[in-house]
Amino acid sequence: MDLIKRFRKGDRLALARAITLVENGMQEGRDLLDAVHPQTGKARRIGITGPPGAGKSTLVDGLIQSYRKAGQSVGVVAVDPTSPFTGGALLGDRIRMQSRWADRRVFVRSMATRGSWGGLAAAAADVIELLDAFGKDVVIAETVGVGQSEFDVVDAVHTTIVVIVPESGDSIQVMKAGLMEIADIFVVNKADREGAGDMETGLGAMLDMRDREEDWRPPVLQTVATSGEGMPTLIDALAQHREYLAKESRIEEWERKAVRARIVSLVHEELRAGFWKQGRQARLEQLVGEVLARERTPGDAAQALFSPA
Ligand SMILES: Nc1nc2c(ncn2[C@@H]2O[C@H](COP(=O)(O)OP(=O)(O)OP(=O)(O)O)[C@@H](O)[C@H]2O)c(=O)[nH]1
Ligand SMILES: [Mg+2]
Repeated sequence: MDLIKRFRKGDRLALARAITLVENGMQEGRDLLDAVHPQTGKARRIGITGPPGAGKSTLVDGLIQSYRKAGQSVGVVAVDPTSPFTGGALLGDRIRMQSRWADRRVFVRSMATRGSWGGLAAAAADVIELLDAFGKDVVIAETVGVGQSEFDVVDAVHTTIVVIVPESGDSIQVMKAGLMEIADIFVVNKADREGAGDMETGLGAMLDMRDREEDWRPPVLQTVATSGEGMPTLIDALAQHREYLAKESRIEEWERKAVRARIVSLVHEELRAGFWKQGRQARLEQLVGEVLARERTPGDAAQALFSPA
């Protein structure tokens, strides 16, 4: 039976296969994404991001449990852009989160870096689409930090949880890292450690100082992911943000923005790939030499790449 049929029947192996195809950038994967696109747009999409080791996976584990108790099916994609170095952690993720594999309504998948960040974020967004189309009620994406690319996993989720720990420095550093802009909910995890209260207060003050006209002020919560402390409050905050989005056609605006970002990133990807295909890689090396010899400026070299040699 063909893959799309099996996927539509809810065959988990077909889902796993589909994700692999998408992850590897296979045409078959793209075809499948196209075929299932009409079935997307139903899942509740949650992003969870923050520095390495902040406790994201442990929190995701808690979220899985909570949503499963509420009778909802859950799909998780965990993205690890630094996996060559933290491969162990990734494996740990798999083992920990997939301990719920026995539960057929939970699907967890880890993805490692392939090529550029932009490519990985886009691939992760495609996996979110697949999990959505597969019929998962809740789709959670775990990522480390914020991507530098124009398209980020954050663009593909409704609600972004930013996880920090008491050791993350102070609220000014959090602001510098660009986390203020993307957070819908702040979680100060490892609240069993010293400094969680200070972090919460500092973040709260920082959020109050923003002169934004938005009517959603990201709540700052404390959790101890390992014990489940604070989890009900987090689930509550997620529900509130969902309610907020449901009002005044915010969801529609969000979707429009998400789809636009995705199309633009696909166009840019295509342009980039096409540009470097046409023997320009070799020409680039030549030009590097010329710039080093002070025969050209970098700007001049870039222009030269646009005109045929
Ligand atoms: N003390 C304490 N330890 C925690 C807490 N939450 C998680 N940890 C521990 O912190 C370590 C990292 O947790 P993970 O959930 O793997 O963190 P992560 O953010 O997913 O890590 P990466 O995916 O590698 O970036 C583990 O040893 C956890 O047991 C907490 O609330 N308190
Ligand atoms: Mg993790």
